[in-house]
Amino acid sequence: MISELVSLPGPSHHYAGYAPGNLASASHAGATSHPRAAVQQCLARMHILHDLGVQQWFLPPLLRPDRALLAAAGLSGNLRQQLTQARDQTPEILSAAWSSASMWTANLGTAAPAPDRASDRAGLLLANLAAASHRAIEWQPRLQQLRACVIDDSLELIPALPPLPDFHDEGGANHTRLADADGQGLHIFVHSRDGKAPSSQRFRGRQPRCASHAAARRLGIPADNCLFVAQHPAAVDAGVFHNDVIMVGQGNRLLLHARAWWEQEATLEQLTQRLPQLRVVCIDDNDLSLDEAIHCYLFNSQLIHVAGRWHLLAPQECAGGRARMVVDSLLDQGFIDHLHICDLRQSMDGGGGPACLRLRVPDNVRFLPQLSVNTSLITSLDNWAHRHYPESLRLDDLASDDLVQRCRAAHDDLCHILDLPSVLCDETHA
Ligand code: SUG
Repeated sequence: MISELVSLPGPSHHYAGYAPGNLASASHAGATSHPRAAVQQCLARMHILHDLGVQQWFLPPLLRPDRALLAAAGLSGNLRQQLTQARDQTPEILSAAWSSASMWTANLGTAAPAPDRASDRAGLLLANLAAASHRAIEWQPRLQQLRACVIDDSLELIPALPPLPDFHDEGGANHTRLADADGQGLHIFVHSRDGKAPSSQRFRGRQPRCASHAAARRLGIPADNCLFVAQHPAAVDAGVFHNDVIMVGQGNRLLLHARAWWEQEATLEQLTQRLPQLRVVCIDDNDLSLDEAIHCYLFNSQLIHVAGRWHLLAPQECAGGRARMVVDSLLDQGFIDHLHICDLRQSMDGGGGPACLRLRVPDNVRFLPQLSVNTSLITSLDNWAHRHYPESLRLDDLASDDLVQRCRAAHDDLCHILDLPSVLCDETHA
């Protein structure tokens, strides 16, 4: 069993369209968002997992706007003045400062259990997310939060790789740990540029090979227990900005598209030699094209193994059509035993499906008990969002006092609900 680190969209959840290579983000740029509904949808996903018995740990959304970013951009004066200048002079920085993208915790970092890294502690390398400004501002406040929330010294927190072009790191979205029933884990690190594969043409991949190697080293995972794989350039060009948009693996199960990786057949052969119990299902273009896969996010479903049964938690977009036919065949083959569907439209419109909304961490990692997700916390968070979140939001609202006040009030109330000092929700940006 694994545990999940989860969060929620903040009150300023919006669609700016600045996420590189992410078609959903680009096509919703400037669209009206619905922050309150976004929270409800994410909570419904958490509820399904809670009912399945999956341990989830909740991290508060980061406080916005990020004043350090506004100041770094040379915007001066009080907050109102900074926001007005940002709106008039640099709307991309205005949006980045209000970004709610930290809800996609799959990008928070890369985790490895203690035995895989010859250590007595599990490790978590924070991801620098340096490929985009609105995401590069996440890791430092997250590290600060995590330092205060991890207990029993159960997790070594490793600061991110430096934000250099060779080290752009997108965390768990490009990393999967597979394992036979009782064997040691094999870590799949997937990069999208600077490897053996030809370069993509339409989009520049976000993660260079060098970053994946550095991540494995920083985590102390021996090279023998890693497989470094290149994304297929056709996948990157079709809009697979993270590998988890085209592949999902858990334990000894792997589901992926036939054009997910470069030299895929040889890699899969290597994988099955290393993990004899691995069961692989590869979906080819005849059953689901790359474009269809990116539209429905089937491969961004969660594969969950509980009580000897395999569950697939898929987005609403897989409930019908050809994606549903693929899912039905997974059920027929016994690759999965149960299907759960959830509506995550607000997250999906920014390019984030079910698997983007969680970071898998080893189940012996411990956090403050009040961060454990249960029905009572889900109800409190639902009521909290009703009290503070706008029903809808447009880009024009990002310079408004009302949003500043809502975010501040939501933050303070959440610290109170969770009985956390304000510092855990990020003091440097307050
Ligand atoms: O980094 N979208 C995120 C989506 C992250 C999805 N995560 C995983 N695949 N694990 C990104 O592209 C959209 C922001 C906007 O359009 O305003 C955004 O940042």
